[in-house]
Amino acid sequence: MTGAQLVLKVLQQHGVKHVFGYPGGAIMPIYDAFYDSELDHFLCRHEQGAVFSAIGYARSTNQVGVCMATSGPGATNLVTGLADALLDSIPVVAITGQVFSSLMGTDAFQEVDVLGMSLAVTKHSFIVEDINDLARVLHDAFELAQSGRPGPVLVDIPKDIQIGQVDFEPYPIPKPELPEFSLEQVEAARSLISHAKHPVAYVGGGVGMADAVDELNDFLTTTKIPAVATLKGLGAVDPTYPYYLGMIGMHGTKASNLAVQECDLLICIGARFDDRVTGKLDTFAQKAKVIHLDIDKAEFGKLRKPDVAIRGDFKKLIPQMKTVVDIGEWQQQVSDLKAEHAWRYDAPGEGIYAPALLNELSQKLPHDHVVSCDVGQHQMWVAQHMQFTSPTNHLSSGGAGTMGFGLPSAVGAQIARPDTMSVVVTGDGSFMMNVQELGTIKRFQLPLKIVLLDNQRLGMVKQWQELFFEERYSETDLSDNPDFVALARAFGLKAKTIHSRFEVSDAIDQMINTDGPFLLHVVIDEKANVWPLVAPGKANHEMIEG
Ligand SMILES: Cc1ncc(C[n+]2csc(CCOP(=O)(O)OP(=O)(O)O)c2C)c(N)n1
Repeated sequence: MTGAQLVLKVLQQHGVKHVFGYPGGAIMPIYDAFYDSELDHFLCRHEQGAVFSAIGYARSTNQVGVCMATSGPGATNLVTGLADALLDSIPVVAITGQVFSSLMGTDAFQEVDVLGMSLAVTKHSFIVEDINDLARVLHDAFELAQSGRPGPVLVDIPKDIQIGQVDFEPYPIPKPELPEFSLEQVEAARSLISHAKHPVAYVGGGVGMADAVDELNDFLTTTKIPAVATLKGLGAVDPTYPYYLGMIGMHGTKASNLAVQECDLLICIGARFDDRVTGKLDTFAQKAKVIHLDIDKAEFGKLRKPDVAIRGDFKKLIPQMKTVVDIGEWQQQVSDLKAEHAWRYDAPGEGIYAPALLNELSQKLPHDHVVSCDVGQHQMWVAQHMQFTSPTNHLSSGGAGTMGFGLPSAVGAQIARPDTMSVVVTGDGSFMMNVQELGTIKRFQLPLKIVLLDNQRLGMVKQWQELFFEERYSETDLSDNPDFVALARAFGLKAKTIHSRFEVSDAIDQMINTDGPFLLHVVIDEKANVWPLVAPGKANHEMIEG
């Protein structure tokens, strides 16, 4: 068979069913092989759409997402998505076509050093130099993308390798090796937990990626230790757990931030002390000892020195943390904090208050639904005011904060989980960054629901200009936005605009009950800001409110 046919065979061996991509000269042999293949290829309308769809696919299923692009501009268009996947530890395999090996280094048409370019934004990148290595390299790519801390891996395949002849030999797929931890370490952690008076579990994205949501909730309900979550950890803690305080950090809940500042033991489970979480690092949870559990050793002591650090598979490790605690007083304190700082949705006026709309949307959506966000104020409102029952149901660009993430990642999630309702919550700035993916929705008749919160501004940047740049609103005005309803209709979506809070309820019902895709264009006040907020360089207990 040809190298191109072998590529698709290996993908199938790894259980891949869906691939997102965009063809071009240097990858034409692989696209030719798709013509007779059982694999489903989804043509996106931009390579960035393809990589974000692969990310959405991966995040909503915990499986590898696969995308493809041609050499040169096709490959460069993948870079932002690969960086996004690296920062959020998402398993993605990207395959790029490369010019003929004999032309490499000659500035050939559409030649870019993809290996060199991508190394900074992938867990690993390969270029295939010998057709006899092709299968092994692809297997290695899948293994690397999923093993340990997941991440994106790129395989660049010159055209001569794609058209060359090779034998296909089935390859036994190795079982992932998971690190073992010592009982001594477990004992040290358990001793800290049982002696703590004010412990808090600080839950990150690692829990969902280790498929250890049940183990985490069992640990929490057994010990009744209060818990907070990072943006990527949302959905890991059962939202009905009475000692769950919501998101921590810059736009976290006041109760979360205050509880963490007061705690004497921070049990960090699959999180990484990101600056958006800690605020001024040396003021973060100052009184606390730290237990750090992670799959990636490199995180230990990177930003905060742990008292006990254990590398392990969370499915086995978290149950080992169960121990007897005596924290009745602290539970009461935490419950009081939660009650005192509960969200309020009674904003004045007739305009639409985005947090109230999202809260209502969250209650009305079917139990198991996926929400993909874009980046900005609306992203933080989703994190604050919507509830998730699994981390695979909340897709948000955390580490990179990439505008344009929402629409294509929802495309990937909808294809991965066709029976689950997928909702995009986007802003008028972010929506335009990958708006071409409306074409993908149309082509594949994806029943996505899009809630576009339109403040005619780059809201989050405008908020910072208001608060930290003396209201000098430089280049954040979007009042010349297109007619979003007409735009959506041009792609075959049903669409509607609302301006008043009295229209919200019916509009949400209409959107949910409409068969097929729907865009709900929600006009909101450009002055609305996200609160509370930890200002840059400040400590988390110094949160400000509007
Ligand atoms: C690709 C990219 N470019 C720029 C930014 C910086 N940025 C962060 S939020 C934001 C504004 C987002 O505006 P919009 O999508 O309308 O959302 P809003 O904040 O108004 O809810 C910008 C420009 C970014 N995060 N990503």
